[in-house]
Amino acid sequence: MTDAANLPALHIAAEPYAWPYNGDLRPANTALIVIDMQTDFCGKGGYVDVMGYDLALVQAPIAPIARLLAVLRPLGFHIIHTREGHRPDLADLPANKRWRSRQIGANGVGIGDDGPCGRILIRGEPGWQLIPELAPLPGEVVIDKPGKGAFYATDLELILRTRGIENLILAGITTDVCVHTTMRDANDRGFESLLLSDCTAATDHGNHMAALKMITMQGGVFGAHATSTAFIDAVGALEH
Ligand code: C5J
Repeated sequence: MTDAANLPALHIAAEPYAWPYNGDLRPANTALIVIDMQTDFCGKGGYVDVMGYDLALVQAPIAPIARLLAVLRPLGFHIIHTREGHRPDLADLPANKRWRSRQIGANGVGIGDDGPCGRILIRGEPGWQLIPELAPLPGEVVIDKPGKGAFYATDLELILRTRGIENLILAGITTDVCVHTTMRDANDRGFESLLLSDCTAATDHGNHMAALKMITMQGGVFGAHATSTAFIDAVGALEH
């Protein structure tokens, strides 16, 4: 019998079901994925700011994610960070993605153009960096992705399979775009996902709420959602 088989089942109080479905929640088979906590998505002068959205909404998850990291790191959970961004020569930026991004930014400024934090969503630029409050520790995986989903054109799935990770805890921004796309893609690959509602946010609060509601359909069509407090309370049992 494996060590895992000897452990009692552990469930999080989540919607629409107690997560994970099989109660097999351990640091060894579970990764926290912190999605796109970059200056471009939540910092002054970044892409979201240039588009004119309310920064307070996308900054709200910063403190809850920091608290979550402080709990999960000592317990040995896998920690993975993602960054959305493109090559400086724009070789991986679809023309329609660039065109659409220029429709809302001030003065037609969009992805690849100069903004207050350097070229918007371009790898290596100040705005593309992960925010210092949630900086990765040495040894934590950082996935650079050119798309919204963290599986597309990256080695994320290979890393998860190689490490025997089955459960994904999803945090970061934005709920309705990169977090949801990643959760949907994870679901199709057989991963068991839990989105933490206070550790995610959208540029529109209604979209955040709608994204949570979508998860609860069909018995948990992509997984489940819970608060970080519910998650932290439950995994506290792992310390003993
Ligand atoms: C967006 C993201 N919203 N990280 N990216 O373009 O959600």
